[in-house]
Amino acid sequence: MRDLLAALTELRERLQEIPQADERRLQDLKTEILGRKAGALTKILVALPGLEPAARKQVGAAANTLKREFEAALAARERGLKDAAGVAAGVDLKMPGRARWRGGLHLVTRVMDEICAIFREIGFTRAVGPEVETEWYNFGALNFPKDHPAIDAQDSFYLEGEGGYLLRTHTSPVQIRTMEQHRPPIRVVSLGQCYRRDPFDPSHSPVFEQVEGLVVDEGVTFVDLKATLSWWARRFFGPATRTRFSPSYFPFTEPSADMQVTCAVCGGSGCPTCKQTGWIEILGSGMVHPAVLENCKIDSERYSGFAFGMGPARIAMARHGIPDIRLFFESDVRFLAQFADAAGGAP
Ligand code: 2NL
Repeated sequence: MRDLLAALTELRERLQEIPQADERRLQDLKTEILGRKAGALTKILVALPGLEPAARKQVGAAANTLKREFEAALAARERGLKDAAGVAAGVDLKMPGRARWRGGLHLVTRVMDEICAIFREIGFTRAVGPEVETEWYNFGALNFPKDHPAIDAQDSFYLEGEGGYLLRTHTSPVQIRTMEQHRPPIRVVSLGQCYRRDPFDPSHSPVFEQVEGLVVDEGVTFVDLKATLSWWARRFFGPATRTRFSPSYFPFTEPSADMQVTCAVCGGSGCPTCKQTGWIEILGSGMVHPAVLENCKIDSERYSGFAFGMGPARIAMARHGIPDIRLFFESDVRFLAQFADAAGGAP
């Protein structure tokens, strides 16, 4: 048994010959050590059954370990020689392949989906509607006065010809259509593209996305508005987020309030994203004006509601500290891929 262990130690030395071996030498080494009839290691393995049980166990373990080491070293050298042969023939087998580009959802699209998914948890459904609207659905039903500046062709995109059709300036018409088609209780988020004659500058785009929400039921109060929107903000921006409301004005809500959240970039201590205030304005909201309910044939004595509207591009900017809304429209993959999730983006 001592002899066998000594033979194994000697054989182990020969592992060092493998990394330098050329193809022929490699074949010889294989035969000399692992050959089925006369291989040095094979011989030891064949002798095992004749040993005492304790010796058989010790020598057997050492011999099998060494056999696996030889097999691994021989295989590695074989691979190395093959790669080298490929390079010599002008084929670099180690060259990385060309990665495939996988498409991904745009950051603004993903933010819209996230916003809606959170509202879905508390019973809101999604609604969409036409982007070309009548003045009634876009302005009249929403209690805009006849001389409101937004109605002016300077501020909205009108289609040529009769009918006064225009590109919707918000998604509110979708909610008017929802109130016409469904009786309360109503809990709905509407979303999609909107159009305004705005300059294309760091904080405006003439084409933009909107997500709006609407709740109509018996006994809905301003408390429901504040609680729902504060809960949503913490779900979206994180549990440490605080919210505050300040008075605002919209023709379609009374009273109206803007909601601010503590800056998601600096946590409220002040940074360029929140202009050193620690707060960022996220949405407008309010109690649905009774005239709007009546325009949809909903009894405003019995029912009340709240509504809100937000711009997902601005929300994405607030969350990620993106300084210019125009970046969303440039299709620069270096910009977009920074926000890609596992399902998309550049390789
Ligand atoms: C903003 C403000 C808001 C609404 C949208 C709404 C819709 C109906 C009735 C009443 Cl049908 N209100 N929507 C209410 C308050 C604010 O959006 O700043 N959006 C970006």
